[in-house]
Amino acid sequence: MLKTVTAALLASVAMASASIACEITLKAADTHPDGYPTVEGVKAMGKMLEEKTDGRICVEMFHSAQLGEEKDTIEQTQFGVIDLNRVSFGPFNNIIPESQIPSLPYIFRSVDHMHKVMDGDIGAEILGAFSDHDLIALTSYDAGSRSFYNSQKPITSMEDLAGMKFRVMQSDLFVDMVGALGANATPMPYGEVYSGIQTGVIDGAENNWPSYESSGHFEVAGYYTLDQHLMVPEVLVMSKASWEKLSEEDQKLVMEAAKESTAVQRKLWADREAASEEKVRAAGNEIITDIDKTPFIEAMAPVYEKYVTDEKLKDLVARIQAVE
Ligand code: GTR
Repeated sequence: MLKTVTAALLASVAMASASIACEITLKAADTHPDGYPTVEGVKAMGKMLEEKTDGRICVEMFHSAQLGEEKDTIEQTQFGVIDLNRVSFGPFNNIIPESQIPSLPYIFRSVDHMHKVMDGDIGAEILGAFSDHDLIALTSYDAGSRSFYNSQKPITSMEDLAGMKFRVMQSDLFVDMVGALGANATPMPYGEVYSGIQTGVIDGAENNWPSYESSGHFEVAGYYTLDQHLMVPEVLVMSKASWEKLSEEDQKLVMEAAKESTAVQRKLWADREAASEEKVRAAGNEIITDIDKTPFIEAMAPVYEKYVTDEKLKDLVARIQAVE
């Protein structure tokens, strides 16, 4: 009895001192489950921030869409209800023009090319554009490349896509991308995709290996065609309202910890990509790797024409293409 009481007392003292130590607790959102590389990246950022501030600033992670689907959490982050939010660039496309650039189909030639762009001046410029929209974009993370999966048939060419219905993220750019390939797009929240495929409301969706696997979509959509049409990175944003509550010194530390967490996330990403692929292949899914991407790339010309309109965006695209 005494032992239990003592243990309970000790536990509550420990809890109290932990919460006393954290003067500022930043609430973070992520749609993915615990253990997913983006969730772990933000947790790593939190740990580094605690160390840098002697435990004064902490990060509390709400994974698995506990705070809502991405479109809603973005609004809440703009309002300052959520402090940190790890999202894809995609759901920002309709509100921040520059976020469309890394979201363009086949804009990056390789992961290396994407890293060079996002880690350099162009990446900084794209992240900088978020500050006109009540957000501070702290850093970007890896998200591999996205390809189509469906429940109906193996897709081996663009012709096979004709008339099929795919879910896309809530972004007009992606609706037109799918349309340009001859298929139909339905924008819907990530959390509705599994049942959408299961009930036949959609034929499939498109995503990277870890999302295809961790969401369970691979269980209901057995065909995965590696056309790799998108290499849209993830972005970690902070509410401008929360940012402005911090001292300049603390802002610097938050930014530092976020940037440092990118290296951690990228390592975790590479490991998870391989593990997810292994799991999906072991489940017996049909993976189509032998696909000619040339017609897919060529079909994207009207999408670029429609979305890369003003000089600023045109210049960004040209500069990205010029990065060796
Ligand atoms: C994932 C991405 C999520 C979300 C999701 C989706 O790859 O990490 O942030 O955008 O795709 O398709 O909605």
